[in-house]
Amino acid sequence: MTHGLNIVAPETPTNEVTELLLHDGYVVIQDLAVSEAEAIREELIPHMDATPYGENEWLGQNTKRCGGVLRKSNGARELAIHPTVMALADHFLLPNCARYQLNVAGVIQIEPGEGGQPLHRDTALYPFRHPCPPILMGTMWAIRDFTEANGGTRLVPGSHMWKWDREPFEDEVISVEMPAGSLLIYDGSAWHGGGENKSNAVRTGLAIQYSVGWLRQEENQYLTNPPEVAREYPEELQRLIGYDFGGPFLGFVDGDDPYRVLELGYDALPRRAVHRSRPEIDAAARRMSFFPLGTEEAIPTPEREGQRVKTQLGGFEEAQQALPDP
Ligand SMILES: O=C(O)CCC(=O)C(=O)O
Ligand SMILES: [Fe+2]
Repeated sequence: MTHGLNIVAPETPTNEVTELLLHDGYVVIQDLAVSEAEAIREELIPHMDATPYGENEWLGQNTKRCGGVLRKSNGARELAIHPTVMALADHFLLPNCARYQLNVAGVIQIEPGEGGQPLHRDTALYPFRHPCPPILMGTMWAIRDFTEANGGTRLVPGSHMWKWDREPFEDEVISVEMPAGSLLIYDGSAWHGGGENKSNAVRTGLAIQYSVGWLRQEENQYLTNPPEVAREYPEELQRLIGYDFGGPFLGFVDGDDPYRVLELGYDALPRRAVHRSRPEIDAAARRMSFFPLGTEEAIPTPEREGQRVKTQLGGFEEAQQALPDP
């Protein structure tokens, strides 16, 4: 199978875009948010001025990385919950989790003279071998034009399906070129990295990643966006950054729904019985597909009679048994 340059129009149906993402590990939606990109460019000026350059090859010595961007930019808050991105995440991540979450949000500005970032997998933060199922969806909004010359993201189509130790050859790498306002979406397990900037132009990208809700977030969203700050955000974003369950039982506060704590404040939280999940979170968990994280062969269940010990074969295990055989 070949992997063509996947550039689609904003109105392309979500299932078609998802197909490209699943098959090739990336897709570009051209001109999805052109005026928003322009507004963000303005909003970011003081923040980028205050952001230091990186200090190693990975971070780039002519590259600025500005974190906590949801606090800093109203436009970034809007793009983080862009309906097209949310629809794609529904298709891409929800099969593997009850809830997905925002994992990290920052601006990456590659300036002239930058040498290019080593290619990597964003999923390398977590102890999975590859190919692993979709757990991390990367997005990169072009805030300024991305070109091959100015450091447009380099990416290896199809590499999300490679064995974990297969490294790419130079002729397998593409440079993502897209005008400001366009969006690159990629499977976080595909080889990729920031490009070399051989031009006189600055390359500015807004990088927002989403992950399955049962992983630790890369950027600490609760400390970056504490309740007094997050209260000003749209509810969808509040939930997406983690003021919600990450799945049944994941993320409760005093046995209660984390969103209520954001709404009411910890001290005002009425002490209720057990609200460690919500029905729709439980239902979403039952829809999840299951993939083996372990590599051990299990010891077979013996065929025998006898008194069974009472156990809690519930939650995931029960749901797993309820799934039809593939
Ligand atoms: O700047 C880019 O184009 C990609 C950056 C990246 O992949 C990263 O920092 O994880
Ligand atoms: Fe990356």
